[in-house]
Order: sequence, then structure tokens, then C-alpha cells
Amino acid sequence: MTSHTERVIVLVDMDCFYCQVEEKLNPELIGKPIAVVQYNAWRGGGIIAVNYPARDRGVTRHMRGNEAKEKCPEIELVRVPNVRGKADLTKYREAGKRVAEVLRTFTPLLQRASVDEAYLDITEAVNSKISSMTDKLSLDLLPNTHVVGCETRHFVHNVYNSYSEDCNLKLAIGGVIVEEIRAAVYDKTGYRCSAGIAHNKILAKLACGLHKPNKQTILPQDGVPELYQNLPLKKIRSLGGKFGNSLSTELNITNMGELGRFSEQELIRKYDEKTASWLYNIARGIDNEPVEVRLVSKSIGCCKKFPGRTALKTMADVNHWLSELSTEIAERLEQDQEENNRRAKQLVISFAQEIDRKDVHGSKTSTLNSYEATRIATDAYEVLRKLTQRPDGCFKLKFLGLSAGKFEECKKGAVHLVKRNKI
Ligand code: DCP
Ligand code: CA
Ligand code: CA
Repeated sequence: MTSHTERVIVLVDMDCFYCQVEEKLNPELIGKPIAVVQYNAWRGGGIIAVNYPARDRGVTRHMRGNEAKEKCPEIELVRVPNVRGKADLTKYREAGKRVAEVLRTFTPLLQRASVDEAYLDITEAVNSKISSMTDKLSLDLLPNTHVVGCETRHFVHNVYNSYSEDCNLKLAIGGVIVEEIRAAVYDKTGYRCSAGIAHNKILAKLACGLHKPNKQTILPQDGVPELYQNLPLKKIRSLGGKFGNSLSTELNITNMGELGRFSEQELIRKYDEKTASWLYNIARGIDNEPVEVRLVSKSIGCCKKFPGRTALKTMADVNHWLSELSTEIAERLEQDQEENNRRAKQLVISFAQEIDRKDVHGSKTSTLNSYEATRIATDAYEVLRKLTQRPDGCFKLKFLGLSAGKFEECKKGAVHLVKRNKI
């Protein structure tokens, strides 16, 4: 077995997460088509989550609330609560934390990747299950499992074939463990999820989305060529953004199969060595990025858009919204410090400004000296004033964001000091 097939990596992603959170809070919604909407007066607000019955009726994310009602008149639109004039996502974050706590009981190698997904390295659990197995693997243990490239029963049958490699047995046993993990998540939280099982993070993420909801998918290394044939580049995590677009233009390709036709030398001519080698490998389904142990996010941020006529123009407007954002971020930072014994040292202030009818984005990184909302707001205002205020005094800001990061662990004394200061 080669090194790139040694590990068993899982990506767990919750199904229509915000909808499930709302369904649990209000069981009357269960079974009905619902969507979660960030309400505003413009055409019924923007939809951010759609449950599966509503998807069957053609409702999609990014539709306006009114449009969803036209498609599916009986849809229930649940509004995200508003605090200080902006969306309050606390209940979804709390629900995500509870799920992570359940996942954590299966392996210490857990990396939370967003509010509703996490990578798990379950190699050790797989190896120990294999070494203690007395009977052959039974298909009954994989009732909710799909396999890319073949039927699950053929896959299970073939793992014991002489020409199948051990790595497929590892994935099959990984599948059995993930059936258990998903059952535990449902049992402990009431939420359903889907999962991808593969030898690395990129393939696990890709596999997870293939059979949703409430199913899991194994992507064996030999299923990669068939899957890649018509797979758009953007389906691969890290090729979804600007880099993926430039790759597509520069190499004149649109899918992963085409990327596989370039030799490593050809890629090195266009990109630096590290990027070229990453591209060459990922075109073959190979990726060695480890699961980083991360239970808490690397940053805590909040933002708000001010589209069209709502753009912030005056100093008073800007200060008002900075004060709202700072109050939220300060509250969350305080809570984070209590829970995780760490303090953020950096603040990134992001903005979009309308200049000549175009939205121009910018950001500025500064030191975060205090968790006090008024102090954060004042510092951020200084940055914005210097970078965005026009000679006539007007701003025209279409977006504002604050994000705190670069966390450092608190020394014990420092925590006490902060707590005493609060009283
Ligand atoms: N979310 C959001 N804005 C977005 C995307 C997502 O507020 N542009 C929120 C709502 C989602 C949650 O994050 O419920 C998780 O996002 P996912 O992309 O994982 O989508 P869902 O969990 O809703 O659906 P799926 O079953 O397809 O994973
Ligand atoms: Ca999800
Ligand atoms: Ca997700």
C-alpha cells in the first residue's frame, strides 16, 4: 500500500443545517417544506437554507422569500432572529458545537471546518477494528453507504479479492464506523448528516456531497478517474474561487479530467513548484494535507451588507453600524475567552466602497488591544476614515466586516485580571 492511501479521512456535513435547527425547535415544521430566511423588506428577504421537501419543489438558496412562495405556496419561511439590527446566528453556532462534541468522542483528530462540517481522521479506529475482526465484513453494516464507481455489495465483495488492495478494506471499515458516528449524532442531537469517506480531505469533501441527505459515500482511489471525467474544477475545495478561475483560463480547461492530462513539468512551467506539485497530485486524487486538530474557529467575525440605497454615507451612519458590529464581536470574544481560554490579538476590518458606480473591496489588519466594544469601534472608525472617507466627507460603504483572529492562550493570571475588571 502506498502512503497516500494509508489514512481514512471523513468529512461530516449536516443536512440543510439551519432548517434542521429550526425543525427541532418547532417540531410542527417537520415534514413540511421550509426555508430559513434572513428577512428584510426587499422581496421577502434572502434565503440561506432550504430543507429537502422544499428543494423538491424547486426552491433554492439565494432566492428571495417572495420567489420561494411563488414556487411553493405552502412553504414556511422561518426568519433568522435579529439582534441590534442584524442576523443573530447564536442558536446555529450552539447546535454546531453540540454536533462537534459528539464527533469528538470518536477521535481526537477532529478539525471543524465550518458551523456544520468537520473532518475526522479515523485511521486508528479503522486499523484496530480490522485487527480485531474475526468475521468477514457483512453488507448489513453499510445500509446507508454508497460507493463511487460500483455498487456497495460489489465493493464489499471485492475487498477480500486477491487483486483488491488493502486500502479498499480500510475504506469499507471506515464506512462501518461512519454509520455508527452518524447514528450517534442523530441519537444525541436529533440532527441528520451526510458524510464522505476517502483517503484524504479533498476526496472526503467531494464524496460527501454525492448522496445527500442522510447518506454516506465512499470514494475509493480507483473511483477517481471516472468521477473526475466531467467534474468541474470548482467542485474541488480550493479550486472554487479565483485560483480555480485563473487555472481554467490559463490552461484552457474546465474539468478535473482535463487537468490530469498535464505533466508535472508542464505545470511547473506555469506555476511555482509547490502549486504545480499540488495540482499534479490532486488531478490524481492525491492530497497529503493532514487533519489539523481544531475544535474552535481560527477567527470570530461579523459583517453586514448595505446594498443599493442603504449604503452608509455619513460619519454617524458608519459609527452607528461599527458600534453594532463591535458590540456583537466583543460579546462573542468574551464568551470565547471564557470557553477556550484564549485572546485574539488581531482585528481585520473589511469594507466595500462604491467608487464610480463600482464596488471596490478593501481590508486593513490592525492590532486588537482590547475586547471593549467602544474601543474596537473607535479604532475601526479611524481605519475607515483614513481609507474611505472622501474629501466631501461622504463614505458610501456597501459592506462592513470585523474579524478577530491570531488567538493566543491566556496565562492564568491574565484571565483573572480580565474577570476582575468586568465586575
Ligand atoms: N449558510 C449561510 N449562507 C450561505 C451558505 C450557508 O448562512 N451562503 C448557512 C445556512 C446553512 C449552513 O450555513 O444551513 C450550512 O451550509 P451548507 O452549505 O452546508 O448547506 P446546508 O447545510 O443548508 O445544506 P446541505 O444539506 O446541502 O449541506
Ligand atoms: Ca450542510
Ligand atoms: Ca457545510
